[in-house]
Amino acid sequence: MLIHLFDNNSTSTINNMTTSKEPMKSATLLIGLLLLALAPLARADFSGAFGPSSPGWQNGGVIPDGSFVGWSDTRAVSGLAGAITDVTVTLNLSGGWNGDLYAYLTHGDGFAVLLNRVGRSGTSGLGYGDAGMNVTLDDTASMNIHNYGGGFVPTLSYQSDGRNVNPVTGNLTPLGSGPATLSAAFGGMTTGNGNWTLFVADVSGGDVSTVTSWGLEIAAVPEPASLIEGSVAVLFLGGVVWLYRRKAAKAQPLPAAGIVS
Ligand SMILES: [Ca+2]
Repeated sequence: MLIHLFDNNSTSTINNMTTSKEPMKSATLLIGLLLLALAPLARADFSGAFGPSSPGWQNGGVIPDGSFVGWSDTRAVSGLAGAITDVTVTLNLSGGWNGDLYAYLTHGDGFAVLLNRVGRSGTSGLGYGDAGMNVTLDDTASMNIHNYGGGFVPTLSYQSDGRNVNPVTGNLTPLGSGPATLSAAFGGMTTGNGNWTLFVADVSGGDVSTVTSWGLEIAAVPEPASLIEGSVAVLFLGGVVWLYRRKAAKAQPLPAAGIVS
């Protein structure tokens, strides 16, 4: 039907050169509308940031001190197509004692430890005493946040902690037995749509930390059906452009109406 519509415009181009620009406008509009219509099919990423102004933000982000009850924030993701390929988390905290904190991210059956008493080891039971962080947790970073060094508020990209052991009694020196990376925890899950929950607990009394904001980026591959639909659409658009050029080439030998007296 769309091609038929375009054919009508092309015919008018040949018969009346005063409207020779109309088919081009129509084609541009048509292609633009089709690309807009197809945009949702190609969507494969989600990016969101959450903070005190987000609906349902609990307790001003203040993490209960010395308690496993913790603080959590759940956000619903929708519109993603295809399996998860990568997850990145931003974490902005203020105050407190970083080595007190235990944090994880969940989605469906996926579970990833983000922080587990950073700096704590067999020789340091307290962990790093810095007050806060503004970090990105990304599998591609070169250093694990558990060993960021201490003595400053970290602001760079780090690998998530990944130590899936009890934050009080567990051995935090080696990596735990759970998934060590965000990709291991969530990669391959059939969908990123649904609830994602950040949980943070301050498991040692004294010094209070606050979640000032956090963010979530999810990359996913388009579903095969979307890829096929997209390919068909590209072929269709290619055909429309080819038809237009063919008609326009045929119309060129005719004199322009403005020149003929
Ligand atoms: Ca504390």
